[in-house]
Amino acid sequence: MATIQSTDHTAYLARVAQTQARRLRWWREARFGMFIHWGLYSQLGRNEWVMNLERIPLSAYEPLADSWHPQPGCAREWAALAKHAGMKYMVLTAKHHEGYCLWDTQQTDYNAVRRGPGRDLVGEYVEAAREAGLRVGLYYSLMDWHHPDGARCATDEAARQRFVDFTRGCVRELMTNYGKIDILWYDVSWPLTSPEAWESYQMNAMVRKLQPDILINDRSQLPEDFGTPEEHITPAAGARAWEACMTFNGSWGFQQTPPTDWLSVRKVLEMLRICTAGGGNLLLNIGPLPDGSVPPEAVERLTAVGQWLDSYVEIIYGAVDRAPSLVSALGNWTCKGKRLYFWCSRWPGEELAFGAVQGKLAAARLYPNGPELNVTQKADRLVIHGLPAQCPDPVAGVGVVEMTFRTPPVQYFNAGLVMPLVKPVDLRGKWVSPPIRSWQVSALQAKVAAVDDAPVVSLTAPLDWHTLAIEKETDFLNVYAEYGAQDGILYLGNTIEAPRDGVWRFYLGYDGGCRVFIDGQSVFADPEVINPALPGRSFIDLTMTAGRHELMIAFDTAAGRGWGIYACFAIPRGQRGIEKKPVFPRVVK
Ligand code: FHN
Repeated sequence: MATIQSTDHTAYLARVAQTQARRLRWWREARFGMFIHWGLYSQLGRNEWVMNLERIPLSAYEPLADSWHPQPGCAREWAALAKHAGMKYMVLTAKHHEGYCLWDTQQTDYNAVRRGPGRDLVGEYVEAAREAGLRVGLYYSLMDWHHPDGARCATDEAARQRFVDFTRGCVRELMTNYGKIDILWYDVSWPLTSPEAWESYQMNAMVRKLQPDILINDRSQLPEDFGTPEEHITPAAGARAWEACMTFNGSWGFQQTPPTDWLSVRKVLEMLRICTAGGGNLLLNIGPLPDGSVPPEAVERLTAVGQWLDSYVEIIYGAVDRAPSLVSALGNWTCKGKRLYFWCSRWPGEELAFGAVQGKLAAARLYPNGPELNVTQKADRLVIHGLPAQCPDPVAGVGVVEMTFRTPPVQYFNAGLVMPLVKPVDLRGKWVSPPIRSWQVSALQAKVAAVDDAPVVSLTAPLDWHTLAIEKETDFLNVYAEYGAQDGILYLGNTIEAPRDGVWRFYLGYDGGCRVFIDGQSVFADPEVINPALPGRSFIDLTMTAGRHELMIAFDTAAGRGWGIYACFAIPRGQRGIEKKPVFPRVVK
């Protein structure tokens, strides 16, 4: 096995990472692509795995290569439909598991030029895609049921070398003979189980040398440029690029199914919304008939999807942000910068309401060009008035309301509790909570003399709450940056959970007068700044019942400078297992 030093692997991965953001840019903004599964299996119409699932002997399957005569120009039909549907790129199966090559390869006679069509179907496809202004992707199945070494390569080194050479030869032709290729979409790296066995590093380094801007998916045993959730839409963690590939009717290859098996236009739009909301792409499949024509069910739906998208180009394509998860039974969200788009698929009529949303709504309108709408916003109910009685979108019954919030909206459905929840962990019987790292913060509009006068407020009080989190590892929440200029009382709210009844010790660090309330009861106050240079440190022992409690800290911004707050709580040493009755009653909201 030709192995290259791990330093070469590291160097390869570094080169990929170095250029990845630039190469991905068009793809991330393209959002929507067409997958095309087309091959000998299309003639049988029983799924692209038919040879395997029905154990059709090669001798009985190979003649399909000679009986296949697709109509000329079918690739132009695909490209026109893709463009009309709002798709920006296409990915064609150049070789699926059956091992039949749709291009003029020198690696095997089992191909579309030597047997059957007598045409270079990949060449026709590439030309049609480019004429339509679409980016070009090629799918290549590493698994190969036709090649004599396709299975024994796993147990025979000479066979592995022959098969890897065959594979690399095919990929080299696809990357050399058809101009600029934008995407290489590997599939099913069976039976070899490592990038070393496939020699993926060397093969993909060759690919990138031939096609410097290409994007490679994660199915050659290397992560490469993007992840490929299949038949489910699951955003990748962090900034990792991802593309959900989905069938239209449950089969990749052509398969006659009842119309009810086909995803509806609304379902396609919902998939597109989820991908947009998660900053990913949707690769939606068509399985053309053997003659190359597109199933009418796909034409009908994709035409309608394109009509809908015509009015929503701005919110789908281009750079997007991950949408907040504000729960509604009427639809869901996408986000671009400060603008939130609510895709309403169950139109409520003239009023659209959201519960338990905190964060000031600045403006709302019917997208794309409706007038600004009236809004009423109370502590836990936000209502947008003046919408059309019926959904304004005639295509799919999905209307979009655009909203901008003064502070990022967050939602707390459990009225008495503000997430995040701080739960201590049991360190061998010594319960200790982590430092509280994320707080809900609000500033009382009216000036209050000092923390002594600070009124008790509830976490669901009509205040302009928003989330502040501790960025650095100081464990102090620095509210100076957000509120440094104003004097007054800040409220910091949180929810804590005591795993058991007992005495709990709160450790507080503060640099400014502060007062602590638990479930609305004042349990600690230190109105004076002890020493601006040395933040106050204190602790208080409280008896709490098991369960969740509201924690509020009133913080006097006039008393300190450059201040912050730190809090955690634990069962203090020696107090473990105390089952004292609570000193103060739980305040029930
Ligand atoms: O086995 C293939 C299948 O036929 C189809 O090509 C899909 C598309 O992503 N990939 C494999 C299954 O994961």
